[in-house]
Amino acid sequence: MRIKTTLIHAALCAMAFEGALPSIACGLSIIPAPVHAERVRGRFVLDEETRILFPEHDAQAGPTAAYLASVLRPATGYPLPVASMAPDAARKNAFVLITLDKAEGLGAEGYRLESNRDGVTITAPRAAGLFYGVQTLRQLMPADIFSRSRADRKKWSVPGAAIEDYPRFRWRGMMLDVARYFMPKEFILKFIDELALHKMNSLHLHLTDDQGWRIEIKKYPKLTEVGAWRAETVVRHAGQKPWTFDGERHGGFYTQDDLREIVAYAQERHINIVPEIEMPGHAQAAIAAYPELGNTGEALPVRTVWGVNENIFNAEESTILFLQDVLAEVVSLFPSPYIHVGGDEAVKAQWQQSAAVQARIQALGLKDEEEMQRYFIMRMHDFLLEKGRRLIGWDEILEGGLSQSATVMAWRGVEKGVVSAQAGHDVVMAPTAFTYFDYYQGKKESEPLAIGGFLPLDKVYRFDPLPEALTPAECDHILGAQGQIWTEYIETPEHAEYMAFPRTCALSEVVWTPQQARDFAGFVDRLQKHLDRLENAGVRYRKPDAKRPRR
Ligand code: TNX
Repeated sequence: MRIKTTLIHAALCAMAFEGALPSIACGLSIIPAPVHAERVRGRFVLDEETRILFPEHDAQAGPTAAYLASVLRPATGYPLPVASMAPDAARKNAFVLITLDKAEGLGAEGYRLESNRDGVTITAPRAAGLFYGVQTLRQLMPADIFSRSRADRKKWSVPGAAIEDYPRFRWRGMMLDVARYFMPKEFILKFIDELALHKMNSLHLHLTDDQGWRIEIKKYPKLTEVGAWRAETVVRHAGQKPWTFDGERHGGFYTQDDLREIVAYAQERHINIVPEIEMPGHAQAAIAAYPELGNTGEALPVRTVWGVNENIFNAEESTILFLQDVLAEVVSLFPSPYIHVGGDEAVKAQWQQSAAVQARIQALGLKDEEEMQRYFIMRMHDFLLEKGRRLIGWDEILEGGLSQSATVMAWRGVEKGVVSAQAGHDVVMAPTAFTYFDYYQGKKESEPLAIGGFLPLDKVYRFDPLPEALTPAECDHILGAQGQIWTEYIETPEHAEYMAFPRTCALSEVVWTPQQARDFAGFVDRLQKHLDRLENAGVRYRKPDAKRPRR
């Protein structure tokens, strides 16, 4: 029986190659599944003498070689010295990393990996590709290679394989809301490692909201002195009234040094950190710190309940300049080509009632409050453009028209992304129905309290970021997709990991693996081994249901 299944398996793998179909099975269990992967004869067995080599003069390969050593040492305990090599040097018993100029269809992030009894060679046109080759290599090894301390194993080996791989999309992201609940820097660094393992390349940090301001701004210290702290937090679901409160002060913020450390750590892992400063809505924490930014003159506390809120920034020139000062510091901290300015859920009631805003609308010759928001966002857009950056915002920024060079994050539905791409904007797909990882992932009764909704693993997996309605030219505007972890009901890093995994594993395949090579049953098979990896890496994931639950 065993022989028979192995034979069938081998035949299936062979078939997959003959038809030039991307192979995702062949026992290699890699997530996200590579474009082409073939098992070849033999295995490379590591020992105390194994080295990590890269060509002299290959400035790009050196850091990845050092990274490879750092991820293999804890579990193996081997020294794995890193050294440069002459072109004709012997390459036995070594991991060899090489950047090769010739792209040969691999693109900026692709790589080729070959392993056999002599060792493993990874080649890539750029450092990012080498880095992804290293992630695949780790997954070729036994799952306890992810252990952060010496594993109980005598022999470490890599199966013989020939892999060629590159991503489907350029933007492979997750968003983490650190405004509703502050998450310690150490967790952000751990989360970056977890994303890197899945070949994700973007982490969007939602740094400001009504309930907290989390980024130190030197020019306006009260943003964190006041805005980073709230007196208490509503308990249970905010939809459940009467509200009761926990009576506990909550807060925290990242210093500029913390953020530089996060950015550098992410860069070493080929992850871009996209900072978000919310405007003109979701602004109560900032208004609590500087009441002159608001519309009513009233002294507001940092907000203690969840939900959309009327307190938005006013439209004065001084407020626009204040926010540009904030963005100037943001730009100096984050090298991201994209700076996120929010733009969502800005209720216009206070603008309608404010004589000052109405006078501004008149003076600027604008039609209404929607055009006022457009003007507000365009001022940020132009400011960022001068600094060599691009504005990105939630899909409401599209209302009232917007410069094509603004990128739209489509959250209210795939259709918002379609309309934006048709209007010539670049788009990141982030629709609630497929990418809101704050939604329930199982039966409500057996899950921790969540905001609502239902987004099980298979639904994430079945998401295709390229809607059929788009022409090929319009499809070029779809940069990729992103999962969201809004944290109204997620107070700890442990809970955030529970919501993120394994749904992020599924999303990684949505954004990396060719659409025709994806299949949920195969993914679930591979996930078994992958969860062992996560276990070893200390990721507190949710155990998938045996079958999709019904509600
Ligand atoms: C909507 S998505 C929001 C967030 C909430 C989230 C909860 C978006 C741009 N705005 O403020 O946290 O829903 O799911």
